Amino acid sequence: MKLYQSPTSPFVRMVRAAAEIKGLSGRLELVNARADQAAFEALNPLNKVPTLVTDDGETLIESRLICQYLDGLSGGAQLYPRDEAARRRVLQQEAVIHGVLDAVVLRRMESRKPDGPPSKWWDDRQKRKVDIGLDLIERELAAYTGEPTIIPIMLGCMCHFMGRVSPDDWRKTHGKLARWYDGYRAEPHMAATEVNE
Ligand SMILES: N[C@@H](CCC(=O)N[C@@H](CS)C(=O)NCC(=O)O)C(=O)O
Repeated sequence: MKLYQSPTSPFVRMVRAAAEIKGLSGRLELVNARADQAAFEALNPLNKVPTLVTDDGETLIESRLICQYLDGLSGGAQLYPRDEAARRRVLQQEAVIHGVLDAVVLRRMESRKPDGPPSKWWDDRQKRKVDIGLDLIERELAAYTGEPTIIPIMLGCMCHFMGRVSPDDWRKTHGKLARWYDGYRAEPHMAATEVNE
């Protein structure tokens, strides 16, 4: 399988960490998506990483879909529960984590845009999503981290990325989450996928 990626993307890391847990990392060939932009856009016109091309030649876009695909590909730990209600809870938590991360990524892109100063209106709007999302996660931290599903993996990737790029010190405002992350960071699938460029 070919995983089109950029090394520091938190969404790519989710896929790589999930592959580690599922014992599939040796089957992932990492391809730098930005090395040949035209070829990558032909594969994924949305131009986003991660993008996976399976051994059957199917192209999968979006980290959540790819993680679900990998989960079904091998046995062992079940990252997405089979039970309907439990699965729905995981997908809901996943949506919150991705909502926070999307807002973190959008703030970063806005702060680096080449054609003018960043919009305060836009930044405030995204920051509010980050703050509200982190409050929600921290309130329900035991539910987010209690089971070895895809959720702790995604949460760990989110925390690490925020530590690298967020203009705010999320550790000061969300100490409970930070303490959980400090322990989780050393898990083998997290340590094996951490990139600090
Ligand atoms: N919801 C997507 C988000 C992927 C995403 O935003 N990837 C970023 C890198 S962190 C990207 O490729 N951005 C390039 C662009 O938007 O042009 C997922 O979970 O895969």
